[in-house]
Amino acid sequence: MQNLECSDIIKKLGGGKKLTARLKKLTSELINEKTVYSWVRQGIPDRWKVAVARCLLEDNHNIRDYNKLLLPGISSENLTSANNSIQIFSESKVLKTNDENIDFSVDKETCIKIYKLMMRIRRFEEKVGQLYSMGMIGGFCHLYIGQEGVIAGIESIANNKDCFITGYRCHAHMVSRGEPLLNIFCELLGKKDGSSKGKGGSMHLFRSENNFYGGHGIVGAQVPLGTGIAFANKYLKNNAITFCFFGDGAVNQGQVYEAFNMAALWNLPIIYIIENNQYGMGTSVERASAMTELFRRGESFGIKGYEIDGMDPLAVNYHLKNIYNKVAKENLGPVLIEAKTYRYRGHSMSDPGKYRTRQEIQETRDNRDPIERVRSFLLKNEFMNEIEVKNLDKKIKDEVLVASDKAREMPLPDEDTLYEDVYYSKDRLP
Ligand SMILES: Cc1ncc(C[n+]2csc(CCOP(=O)(O)OP(=O)(O)O)c2C)c(N)n1
Ligand SMILES: [Mg+2]
Repeated sequence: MQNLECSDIIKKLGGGKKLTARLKKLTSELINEKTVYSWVRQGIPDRWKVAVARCLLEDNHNIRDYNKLLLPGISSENLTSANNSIQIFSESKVLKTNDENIDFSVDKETCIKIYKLMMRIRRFEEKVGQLYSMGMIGGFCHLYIGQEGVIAGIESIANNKDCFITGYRCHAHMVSRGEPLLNIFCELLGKKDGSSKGKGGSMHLFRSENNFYGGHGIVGAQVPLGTGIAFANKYLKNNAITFCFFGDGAVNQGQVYEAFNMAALWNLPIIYIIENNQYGMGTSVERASAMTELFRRGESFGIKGYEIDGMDPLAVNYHLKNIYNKVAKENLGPVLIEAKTYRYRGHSMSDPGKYRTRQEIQETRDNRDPIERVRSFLLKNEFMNEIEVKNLDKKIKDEVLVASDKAREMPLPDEDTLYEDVYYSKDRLP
């Protein structure tokens, strides 16, 4: 398909010889006919796409028809010719919650699904916080409370075969991917029946059977790993999208940009999601980032970026549905989403919280809470009544309590398994 379309472009522009001459004139660069003909097999290299697009425009072709072959950011509106130089203006955008043209309504089933998932995550995380304070959970522990709208909005549009990967703030993603709460509690409590046999703990939740690939403690490391998963999916023709989550702190890591380059170069099916909760440990985005429009961080690779309101799960659902379809069906390649969100609790359980005021947290809780927002939407649209919502909340609370109580009684791993699963062993693979 790609080859056919490339040869079509060359033909439309007068054939290889003519196009070579036109490109030479337009860019003042040396290019030979053989190179132009090689595009029929190899596709148009990125550095020539703008010039080719310019030729198409000169001949009054609608370049949107050729969009798949051109950089994702190129359209007739953002190509200009000033002083004979060609510029691309990025199509990165802020997708607002209150955009007047957008109706964020979702159907009843999706809305209830989003609400249920957020409630399960919040009650689960609150219980984890309690168990940690009781000294029952060892090691680090990072709660996700406040950020639930991001994962719930995304889960509502994702498929089971899609792959998720994130950093150490990973309990919610594991719940979202369908892991039973009991297994996660067991893991946090270091019990034998935990998702990683009680040996991984809070930062290393992992369940490849559910296409959840962790749980990573090295800030930013999940980005190249996720890019590798996306490469595998493309290579194996799995038709699966990778959702790679990372923070506003992680976005300044060098490996993120190496991964962006490869993802764009190979047009990988991946959606990068920056969960911008405004802080990396105790440092605000403004103090850590020279350029704070994080959704634009992929532009130099031709990766389209969108800012969305992560505190509005219905907006996340709406926008991601559109973007997902483009990545899955139109082969758009990598996309970068910046979900503006907020964590109510400390960075980890041992955060003194001196870098922000209580008032800031309270104001966000009072005015932007994702659960409250969807609860009022449910009630307003009569998807559920007050009593049904109350019953559902109670059911979820009970489920969490039963799972945590049970996990506390479960056995620890046998001592003789201590050295197992440390090094790779072929015999132990499933
Ligand atoms: C490579 C590396 N550097 C530093 C750390 C220490 N560290 C752990 S979390 C964190 C902040 C990351 O913040 P962000 O990416 O915004 O994620 P959030 O905690 O807000 O979810 C840092 C610096 C680390 N784990 N790995
Ligand atoms: Mg952060």
